[in-house]
Amino acid sequence: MLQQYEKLKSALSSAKKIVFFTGAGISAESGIPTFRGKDGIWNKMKPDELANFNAFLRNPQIVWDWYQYRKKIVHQASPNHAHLTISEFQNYFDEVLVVTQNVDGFHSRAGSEIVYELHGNIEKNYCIDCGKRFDFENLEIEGKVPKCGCGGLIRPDIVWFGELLPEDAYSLSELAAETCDILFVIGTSALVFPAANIPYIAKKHGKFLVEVNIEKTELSSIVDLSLFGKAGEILPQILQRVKEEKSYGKN
Ligand code: BV8
Ligand code: ZN
Repeated sequence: MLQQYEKLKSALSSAKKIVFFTGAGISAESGIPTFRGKDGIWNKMKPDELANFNAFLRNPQIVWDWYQYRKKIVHQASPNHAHLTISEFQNYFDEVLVVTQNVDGFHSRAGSEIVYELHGNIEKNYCIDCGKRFDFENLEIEGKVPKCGCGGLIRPDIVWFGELLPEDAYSLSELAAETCDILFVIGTSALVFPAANIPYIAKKHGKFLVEVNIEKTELSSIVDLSLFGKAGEILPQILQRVKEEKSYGKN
């Protein structure tokens, strides 16, 4: 890791704005299953049977139950060293932004102040008829799919396949990728678009790209540096060196 760090060191020493683009891999060490890994979610069930609007209309109870099951896992888990380290980066750089594909809310829970959730948040819901929001509310009604006062079904505020990403979150994420100094890509297979455009936009704008993953991905050929290993181990090592540099620079 040391010789690779040298490349990153100079980028970090002059960096003012850092963006972390994260995927399911960053929450794996919290016990949240990823999607495409060996015990990934999509190995057991088909995304088009669960993570799309027609599936919800066909089987609202099955889809609703699946998200309640995943929400329970999130509630029993907590942010790990990787999320906490990203939050601590805020003490050492002028601007630190997180662009996440995850819906677990762990970055905010870890203390990151600017988090763009491209695929929604598992704690948020809305009525499919009138759009009324039901965020952070306990909607458990003997496990039935909850209904809005208007009679409409309530669905998770999660971006399903074939659905548009939240416009503001996506455009702010594009701007972040265009204007940052370093973009860290953490724990994502970078296969799902348009979210996976973010690293390519940063690359196109000549930003320094660092990938942290346990294995090679689609992005490995375009990043400036690939650090192979667990995010919860690598990110604290990087921050440790930043602290040493900054304190060295101080005296
Ligand atoms: C849209 C919400 C259009 C559900 C999700 C063909 C080509 C290109 C695109 C398409 C295509 N066919 C269809 C499309 C579009 C489609 C898409 O991209 N499909 C892909 C699969 C080909 N995209 C869409 O449908 C998007 N919408 O395009 O709308 C449109 C246009 C006009 C008008 C209307 C609509 C919507 C996409 C959002 C889908 N929703 N999830 C839910 O979460 O329940 S996608 C799902 O994948 C998750 O959100 C997840 O965030 C996302 C990406 O997965 P990753 O986060 O990368 O997770 P993964 O398991 O894949 O990888 C984990 C990585 O971590 C691995 O690399 C692993 O090695 C690493 N790792 C593991 N442990 C660790 C680690 N790394 C470090 N440390 C560790 N400890
Ligand atoms: Zn309604």
